[in-house]
Amino acid sequence: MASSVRTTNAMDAFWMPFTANRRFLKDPRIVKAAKDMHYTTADGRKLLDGTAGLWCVNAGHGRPRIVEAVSTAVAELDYAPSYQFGHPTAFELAGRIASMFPGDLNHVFFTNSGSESVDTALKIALAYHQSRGEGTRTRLIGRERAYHGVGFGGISVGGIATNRRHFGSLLAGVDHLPHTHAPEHNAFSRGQPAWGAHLADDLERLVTLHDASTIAAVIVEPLAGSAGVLPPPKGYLERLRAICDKHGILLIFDEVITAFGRLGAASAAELLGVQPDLVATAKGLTNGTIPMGAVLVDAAIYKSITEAAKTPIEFFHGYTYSGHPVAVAAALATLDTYAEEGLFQRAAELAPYFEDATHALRDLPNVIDIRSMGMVTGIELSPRPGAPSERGFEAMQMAFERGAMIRVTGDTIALSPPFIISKDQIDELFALVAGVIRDLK
Ligand code: PXG
Repeated sequence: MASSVRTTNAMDAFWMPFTANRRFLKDPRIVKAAKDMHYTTADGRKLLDGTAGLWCVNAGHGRPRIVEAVSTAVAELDYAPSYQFGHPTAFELAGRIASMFPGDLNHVFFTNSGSESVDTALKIALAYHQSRGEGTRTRLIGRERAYHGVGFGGISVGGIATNRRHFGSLLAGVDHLPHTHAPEHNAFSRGQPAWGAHLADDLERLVTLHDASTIAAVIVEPLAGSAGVLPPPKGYLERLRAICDKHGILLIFDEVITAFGRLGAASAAELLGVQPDLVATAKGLTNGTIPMGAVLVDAAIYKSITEAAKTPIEFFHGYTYSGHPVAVAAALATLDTYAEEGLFQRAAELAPYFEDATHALRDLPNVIDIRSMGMVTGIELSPRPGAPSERGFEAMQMAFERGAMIRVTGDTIALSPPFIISKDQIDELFALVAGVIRDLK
């Protein structure tokens, strides 16, 4: 065939991720700018950001310190490899991040996304057991309804059927804990629900089934976001930790959403007082400005892998952009912004107001559950008979038309605004969402 003559601005050239592409092309939702709490749409309307982008813009948009740091960094050192060479700010950032996490999570492996952080954490867990002469520990345990990104590791331990069913046999030797969504016991929960700690005991069943000597790690989101906002039942994570300890299994927290303030603390691990061996992060690390993730690694794991290595390179893993200097600059400026403005504290202080505002929606039509913790809430709507997700999809569209960006997962509206949101803007957001829910068929 002759060379293509299609115009370069045909919108369908961009195959959009996790998007209803055909619907989008008929009725595109386009934003062209953002500042503080608002996006600006292509037709010049202001949209209140109810989702911090995709749970990442925790400090709000266009923050001057971050913009300036990125501009300066790209002019000074546009790129430098982190394989066998280093540049100063990456070391500084690793130390800064490590100091924000509890216990001996003292080492940081840089990635470019949450998916890469998850796969990196899983690989470190496998390499750790091998380095200790326990190479039979290869099994990874995830959880139903979990979202751990889209790498083959992440979808294997993940528990969302639509994200798995098209992609073959996935990783071998994976099993899953039951999810903790239990509206029959925990409906309209504020913070951690009371019922469900015993669901962690299923790990004992899996140990009996597979034997501890085959199990490397358990990975969970402390608060599951993508599956519709599921805060951990009281005592659940503690119990998982205890069972992991008893059997020599590593506990990985996927804190891609929860790290960097979402629950009103630097991490869920710190807030809830449960110490994981590895933590996957991304999103809020750079306030969403430049892609970057980081895996926090316990000192004993780092030591074991590096000391056991029989080759100069101790761990055969990494990304061209691990510790990218521009991303590093964005992250340092983001952490400065969080610290200077006390934004994690602000999130903690705003959370009760946010919680009251979301639970005020409980008597609206079709609302079957509301779950909240820190600066995140899931408002679950009943699905239309025979048409799951349609009500949620329309809610998102209507909110866009009326002036807010909200996120839906299935029929659950998930709200997770930047922490700079004011109380008036919280009122505005929930009034808008309430109006949408009322007017939805
Ligand atoms: N783990 C968790 C817990 C996540 O929430 C990832 C891993 C993957 O991160 P990357 O950077 O590879 O996308 C995520 C991502 C939503 C939504 O609205 C959530 C995510 C991404 C997009 C949408 O539920 N989380």
